[in-house]
Amino acid sequence: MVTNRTFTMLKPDSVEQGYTGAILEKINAAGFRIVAMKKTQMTVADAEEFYAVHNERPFFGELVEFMTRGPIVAAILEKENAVEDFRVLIGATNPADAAEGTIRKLYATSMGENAIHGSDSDENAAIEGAFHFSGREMF
Ligand code: 3AN
Repeated sequence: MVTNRTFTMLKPDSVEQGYTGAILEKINAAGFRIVAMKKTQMTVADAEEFYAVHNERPFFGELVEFMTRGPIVAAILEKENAVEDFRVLIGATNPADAAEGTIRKLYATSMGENAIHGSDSDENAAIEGAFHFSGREMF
């Protein structure tokens, strides 16, 4: 299905290492328009809710701890076929498997600290975008 919006977070590892500008430049260069964007820090309750689908997984505690240890940059992005094209731009979950030139290949260090989030479906893009932004923050 062709979708036109996705949701992303530059994760704490990216922000703390100063990769925010470089990653946003790659996102722009790939043809995505920034509809909404903010730097924020998730609380433990936020991260537990955002990643609730993973709460039975062995890495859940580690994931919540990582995602709350520092600021993130959250954004809603627009482009034709946004969800699928953005997953290609960021690369595989494990940076060791990520294709050359992808954001995770360039900036991620491990499966847990993998630099960036990208929604995996149109439905999740809408849910995740609404988690971080209200309608009047989207332009
Ligand atoms: P993706 O972010 O590529 O959609 P998911 O949805 O499978 O990957 O996982 C969500 C997040 O959970 C990942 N971005 C990663 O930070 C973390 N994660 C996934 N698998 C592992 C793992 N085996 N060990 C540690 N963290 C993991």
